[in-house]
Amino acid sequence: MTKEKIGLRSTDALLIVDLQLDFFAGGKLAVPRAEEVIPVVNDLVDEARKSGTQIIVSRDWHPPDHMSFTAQGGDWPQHCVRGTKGAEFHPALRLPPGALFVSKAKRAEREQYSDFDGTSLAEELRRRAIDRVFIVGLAEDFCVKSSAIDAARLGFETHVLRAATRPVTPEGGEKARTEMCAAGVTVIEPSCFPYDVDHISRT
Ligand code: VGL
Ligand code: ZN
Repeated sequence: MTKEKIGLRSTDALLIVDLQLDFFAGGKLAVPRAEEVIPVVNDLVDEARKSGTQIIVSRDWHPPDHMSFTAQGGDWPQHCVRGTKGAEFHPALRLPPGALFVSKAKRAEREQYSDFDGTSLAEELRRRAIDRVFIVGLAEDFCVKSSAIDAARLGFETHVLRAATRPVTPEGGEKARTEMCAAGVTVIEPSCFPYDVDHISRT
């Protein structure tokens, strides 16, 4: 019996979430061990380019008075303010030509953790006949989680690659994986394609 393998194809999208300087060491909202995802994501970008997979790159793009900042009564230090150094993509991330960019949480009065919330991403994917989404980036327990749950809810077959994401807290990561699995998202361990379906973790 041959084992089913999952490999990237041209009707897939690789969604790279918020690899911006503020989420790395020295940034305003540093996610522990965030730097470890960069080489993994770069390899996935190479693989996606070979397979004709659409690459989507999102960024948190806040106004200086965003409601999520402590000065406005929110939970977070000021981070990813549009046009600032901290909002720039990590310089080691290989941004491919042909990538589609998504900016989110741009309005002061609204939080938008999901790349699908208030953006045209779902339409862009449908227009390209994309039916599977592979999600990587930061942070696993916030924007990755929300984007993955929305993608699944919108009808995309959705996979999150654990090797290419990191949570703000370990407990948050664990809870996020439980919530994602409950929403029908597949959380996978391997960091490269193709992989056997039995590598899928059922946390
Ligand atoms: C994020 C916290 C605040 C994220 C964005 O990209 O996961 N987390 N804003
Ligand atoms: Zn934010």
